[in-house]
Amino acid sequence: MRVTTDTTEQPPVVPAPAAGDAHSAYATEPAWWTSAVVYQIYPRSFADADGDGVGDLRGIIDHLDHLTALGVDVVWLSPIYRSPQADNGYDISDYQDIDPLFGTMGDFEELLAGLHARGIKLMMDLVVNHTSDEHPWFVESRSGRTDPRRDWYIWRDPRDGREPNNWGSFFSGSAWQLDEATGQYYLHLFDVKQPDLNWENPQVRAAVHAMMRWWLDKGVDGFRMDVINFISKVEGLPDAQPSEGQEFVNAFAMFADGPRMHEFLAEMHREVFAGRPGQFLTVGETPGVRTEQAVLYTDPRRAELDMVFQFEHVSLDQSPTDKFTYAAPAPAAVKASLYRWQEALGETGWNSLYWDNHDQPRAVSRFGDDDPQWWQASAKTLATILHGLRGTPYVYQGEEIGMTNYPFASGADLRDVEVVNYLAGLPSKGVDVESALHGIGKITRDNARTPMQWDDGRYGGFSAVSPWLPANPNTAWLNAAAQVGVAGSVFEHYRALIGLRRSVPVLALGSFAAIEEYAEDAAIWAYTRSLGGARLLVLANAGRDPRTLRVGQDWVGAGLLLGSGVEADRSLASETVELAGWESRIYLFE
Ligand code: TEU
Repeated sequence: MRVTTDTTEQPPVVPAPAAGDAHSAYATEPAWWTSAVVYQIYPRSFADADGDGVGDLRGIIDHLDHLTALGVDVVWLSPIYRSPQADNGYDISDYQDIDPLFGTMGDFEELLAGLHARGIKLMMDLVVNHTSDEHPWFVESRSGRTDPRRDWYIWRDPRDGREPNNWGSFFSGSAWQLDEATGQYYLHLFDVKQPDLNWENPQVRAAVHAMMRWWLDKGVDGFRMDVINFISKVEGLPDAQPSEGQEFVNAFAMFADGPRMHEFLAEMHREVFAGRPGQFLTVGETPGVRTEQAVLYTDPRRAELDMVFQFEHVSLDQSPTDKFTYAAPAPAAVKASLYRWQEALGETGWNSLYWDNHDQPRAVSRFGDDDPQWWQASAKTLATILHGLRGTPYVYQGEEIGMTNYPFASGADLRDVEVVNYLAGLPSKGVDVESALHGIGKITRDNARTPMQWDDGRYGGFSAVSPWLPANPNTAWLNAAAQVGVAGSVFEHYRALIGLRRSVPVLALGSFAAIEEYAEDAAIWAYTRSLGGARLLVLANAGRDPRTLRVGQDWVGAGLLLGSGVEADRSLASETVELAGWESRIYLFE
């Protein structure tokens, strides 16, 4: 068997400590999060305890046993702060309060204590590229050109009576909004109700650091940082390269991974985490990030972030100029991308591993096969593929039971600000909604946001009343109650994989190597992990046709650690392995 570039076996350690840095206790052993699995909760869609059709903190408290059964180490909670909910809480009007929609600060404290009592850490969502336009900071800032907080946001004069530059918003149209009263435009990379903070202003940075310390003092264990690589914009905010036929353009080059990013992150680490006792986790959401930058962000010696979410493997099925135009990815492109990230961050840095989150369509519909005959096998095999890799796996609510995309039949079914704004812009482009619905249905974030499917009851056990977004009709057979404790289920496969990450060091820390024979094969994922004398072999058939794989003499005798099928032999008797459609296995040789 030949392998491609091998990577080092050195696991990341926590940063070289500054004098008095409490992290020094861990400086000689792998960071705790190298063997952790994170579970993401999108509170609005997890469980509704107060019967208003929207999920809440009490609903999470009521389902802590589900998390314990799954065995996760950390919960990442999507925003629960006070918010007008223009972008489901990613538009924050008070960073230090809980939105009444979700409950009270008392509920939050009870949730935190409940998680800690189960040995689960809590990671908050930190949304500081922008605030809500209803945040008092912005209300003051827009009150007049000489207001002391004017410079907390990004205000510019009109250019030739129009927007200051050609940047487009992620949520359609220009990234600039005119404020009639003061005659200037403010920048909003996302919705008009999400003005961008001006990170060039040291007072803004100090206010964010103080807020982060306040949450750490409360006992939270870290932050997932929303679009954190957008906080440093290119000086002068120049026009971006225009793309054909577009009035407002994707201006990534002008604000992603900008000039002061590393400085801002190192400062944040110093001001918030350095010297603080405890075990924390920081993960930066970094759309468009390339491997070279990701290595810098996550090099422990630089003390910036522990890991980042990269977007390459979840962008391959979208047209670069129009997110909602579905473009089938080239065969094996997703695999090639993830392998490349494994190799690039093999020596320095650390990967976060995900198929799903609240912004992505459901993995089993997107990367697997949601035909009822293949749904279960493909959901399990996608899990094997991801959880076999080197990095920290993230499980998004519902992924652990194989939840699928929603069958959106009309524009009226859609709720998300991104897609609603997009639909509103279609007529001016001469496109009708029905013809665009195919692509939209595959990509829209609403797929991820339908209610968690707890049981086969009305509304999937999510709520006693009609939920804010309808439950998927397949909740009748696809639900947690039908899977927890049921041998062979998707849930039990996730539980097994999560347990192995903690108990099998080579799974957490082993170096990655792709098996070259199958690198170009569209259906086959075949790679190894090694640590000292221990070796893992991960084999997955991402297709319906059965396959016979040659793995080489040196794997004969390896023991089956976990299989997705039912009939796999306990050990490898020959150098060939027969995999059924969508079957996967992990073998261990020690
Ligand atoms: O998302 C940032 C982001 O760039 C995309 O993933 C986004 O979902 C969109 O699809 C771009 O087309 C983060 C949050 O995860 C998302 O929920 C927020 O809406 C957004 O930032 C703004 O805070």
